[in-house]
Amino acid sequence: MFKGALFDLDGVIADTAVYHFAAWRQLVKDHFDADLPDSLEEKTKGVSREDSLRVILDYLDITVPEDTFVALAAEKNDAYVKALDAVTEADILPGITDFISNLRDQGVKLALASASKNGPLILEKLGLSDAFDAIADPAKVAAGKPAPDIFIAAAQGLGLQSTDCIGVEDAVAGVTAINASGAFSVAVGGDELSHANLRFDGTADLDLEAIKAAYQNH
Ligand code: B16
Ligand code: MG
Repeated sequence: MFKGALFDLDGVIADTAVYHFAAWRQLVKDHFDADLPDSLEEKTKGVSREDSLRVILDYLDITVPEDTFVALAAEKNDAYVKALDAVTEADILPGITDFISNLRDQGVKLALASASKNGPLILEKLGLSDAFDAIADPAKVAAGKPAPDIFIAAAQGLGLQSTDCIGVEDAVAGVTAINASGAFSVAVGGDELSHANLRFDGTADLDLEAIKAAYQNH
């Protein structure tokens, strides 16, 4: 049996991805009078604020000086944090509250392994701060997802080896990061996540008994 569960936040615990992408879209509209295609959303999921902005500027084929880059990232975050005002416990994704309490009932320790620097604020808004034993700080890891660092830091925060943990993710880069950390990857989402050790279509389908069995056979 695994001893720790390392959770991604955005797209796993709450659907804050819509707020992220809406804030990027508004920024691009205001500054470059351009629109972003839906297809770009997946490429900004799970990756840091700065890497998301790089993906977007690459798509637009725009180069900006460093101070503009920093200002754009800050403006996007201001808009995103403002949008988070509306977040409440009602935004916890289906099945997650039960999944978390089942894990805790079985003695599994929980850590947050989100790329978001707003992770603690969002957990507080969701009323979930007390459910987590550790929160890995994305500002303190050398490389963002798809590098394994944040998942390794989250396991360390629990005093565990990554191999004694499962990681739960909704993004391609995130599943790659879990796999590279040595933790057992559990994905929620579509076929693009087929590189996970185990995949469910959505958070409501997360099945602890199935995860335990697959982890044991791994
Ligand atoms: P922030 P996750 C990620 O959260 C988001 O999926 C990604 O879109 C965002 O760019 C990243 O957090 C950074 O967020 O700007 O709030 O620091 O999926 O790793 O929980
Ligand atoms: Mg995510």
